[in-house]
Amino acid sequence: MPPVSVRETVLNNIQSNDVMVFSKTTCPFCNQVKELFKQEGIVYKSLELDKLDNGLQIQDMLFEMSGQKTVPNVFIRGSHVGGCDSTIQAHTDGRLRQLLSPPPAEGYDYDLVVIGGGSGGLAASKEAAKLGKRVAVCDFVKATPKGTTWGLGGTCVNVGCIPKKLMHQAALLGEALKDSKNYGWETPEKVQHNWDTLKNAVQDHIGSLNWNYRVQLRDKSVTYINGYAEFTDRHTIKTVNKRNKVQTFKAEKILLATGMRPRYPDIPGVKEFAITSDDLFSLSYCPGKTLTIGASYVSLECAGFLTGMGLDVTVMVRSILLRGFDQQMADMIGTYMEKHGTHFLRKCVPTRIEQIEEGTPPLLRVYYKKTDDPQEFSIDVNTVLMAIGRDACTSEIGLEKTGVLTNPKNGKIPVVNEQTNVPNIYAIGDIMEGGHELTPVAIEAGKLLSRRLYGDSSRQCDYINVPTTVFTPLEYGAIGYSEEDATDTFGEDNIEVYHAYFQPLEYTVAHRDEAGCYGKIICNKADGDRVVGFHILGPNAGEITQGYAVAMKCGATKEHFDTTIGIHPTCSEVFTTMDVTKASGLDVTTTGC
Ligand code: FAD
Ligand code: NA7
Repeated sequence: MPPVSVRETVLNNIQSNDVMVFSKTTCPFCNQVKELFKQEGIVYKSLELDKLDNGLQIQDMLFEMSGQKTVPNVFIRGSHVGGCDSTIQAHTDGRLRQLLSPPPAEGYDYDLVVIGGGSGGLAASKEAAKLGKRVAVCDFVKATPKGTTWGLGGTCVNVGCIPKKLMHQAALLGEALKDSKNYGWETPEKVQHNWDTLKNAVQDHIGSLNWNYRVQLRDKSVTYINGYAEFTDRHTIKTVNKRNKVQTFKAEKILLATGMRPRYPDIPGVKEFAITSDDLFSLSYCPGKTLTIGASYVSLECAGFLTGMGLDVTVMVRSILLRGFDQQMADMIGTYMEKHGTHFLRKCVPTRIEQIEEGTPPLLRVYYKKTDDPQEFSIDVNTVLMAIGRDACTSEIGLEKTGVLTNPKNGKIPVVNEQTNVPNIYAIGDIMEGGHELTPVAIEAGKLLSRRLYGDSSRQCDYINVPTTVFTPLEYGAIGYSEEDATDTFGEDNIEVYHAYFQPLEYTVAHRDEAGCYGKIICNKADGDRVVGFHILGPNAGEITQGYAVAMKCGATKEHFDTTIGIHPTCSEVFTTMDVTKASGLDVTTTGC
């Protein structure tokens, strides 16, 4: 990804100038456009890319953002007009003047309309209302191909973090049941898991959260519109509810927080027979033998908890596990899961899905091939869970009527401080380019944006050192750089990695596997051994990682870790005693206290 400063340069220029021309001094077409503006008395700002050291990078960024690499590249009030021909055409057909006409000063129904009542949208809308603004939030869930829908609250609450963590907990309890015998509990030999009981309990909890969100909006006087929203222009929103009732209203500012939805591959049978995480947590029957397709965290987490419930689960991996995460940790997760019963089909992609038998669950046949071999194989399963990535919900909200730019590669919206290229339109959460697809990040960005827009705060959302946890059976917590990224960024000679295997005390009496748990920190030697990467694979990694995130926010160094006294006996204490570097090649198996 190009440096943020180039993106900022481009967006700042677009946002702060009514007419912006990215130009080159040697380009006759650029001169033609500037001459036209002069003749028309239109004040413009131009940036001469051939005179700038980072001119080429700006041109690349313009290409990424507008799909146009050539100059002149003209923007009016944030809207992308295009090159010389498009600008002259816009002048001829009157669109230039239309774009330049000032927005109405009043007559708005709302100060802020938020599209998307998920993690980010709800946080922003409640905060803006608290600051005395007239706010509406539009939230609408389009049904999955299987017909699944849900209530207010977005992905996290309904089909993400919350049900996933509860199902992860169900699997952990299964493990604990096995341990319990060694701790003296006379647990019956055959303890069965009941999917319906779990699914109903999870859905009941979600239902109560949906209700709470509605109450909170009402209490804070935020208007909730349960309709699908689209722009008709940059200040006007049209919503359509499930009874096809249309509402139109005007807002001074509009915040986009529409999130992402699962992607389907273009193969026969997929939408008829496969499900996604959007369907899994409310599935009306036990999924049975399951194939999860994709190797990132959604796939691995679902495969992990389904295995933990005693189901026969296979993960189909196209290339590597957990792209974007530290690869040593990713491989260790795979090894652990494989050892604990999850099967892996590596270097494979699905080609088609057929139904062999109807039923709840049905019997499905998934055809697949190896990535380096055209021969087709098949596997019979009851459930296929597609988890091959998620698409930003930005293509069907009328953005073309506003001039808001999206990155054509992933549909995400480039922003500077959450403001898009169109000054009255903002974006947060999963659809924001360069952010993190995590609930707390969306919430923080939404809350802080409202405080900046309507309060007296100037605090920006800090996207650096955001902690995260993958809730695989053995949890993986991470903050900051992966070892690969740290090496690329700081240089191999400047980083030192300290690491250790450890055995949770709870595992000893339970006779659990001793080799799986591991921690490492990555230090930047050129910056006083500052800790730039933190990684832990072990029980409760989420709980452990959160605390170290505070330490890293304070700029913790290796010395800070070393001079901190551990809490014994815990897993987390391993980070206070880590003295073996990876480079030394010494044994790092922990041998008790
Ligand atoms: P969302 O929460 O997705 O909300 C967007 C809302 O906008 C949705 O309700 C959508 O229906 C609505 N909408 C879209 N278009 C329109 C429209 N045109 N009109 C009206 N409404 C519209 N994050 C974590 O931090 N921890 C986790 O453990 C975690 N686990 C996850 C597990 C899974 C299986 C998944 C899929 C995600 C998980 N995430 C997790 C990610 C987290 O859910 C997202 O990062 C977060 O929900 C993003 O918030 P958002 O506000 O951007 O969008
Ligand atoms: P990710 O993080 O986008 O990962 C997608 C995974 O699916 C990754 O392992 C891909 O393999 C694999 N993939 C992609 N296309 C295919 C096809 N056609 N066939 C087989 N495998 C494929 O997706 P997730 O769903 O796990 O999570 C996305 C977001 O959801 C996350 O950031 C949160 O917001 C929640 P690759 O490595 O490219 O070979």
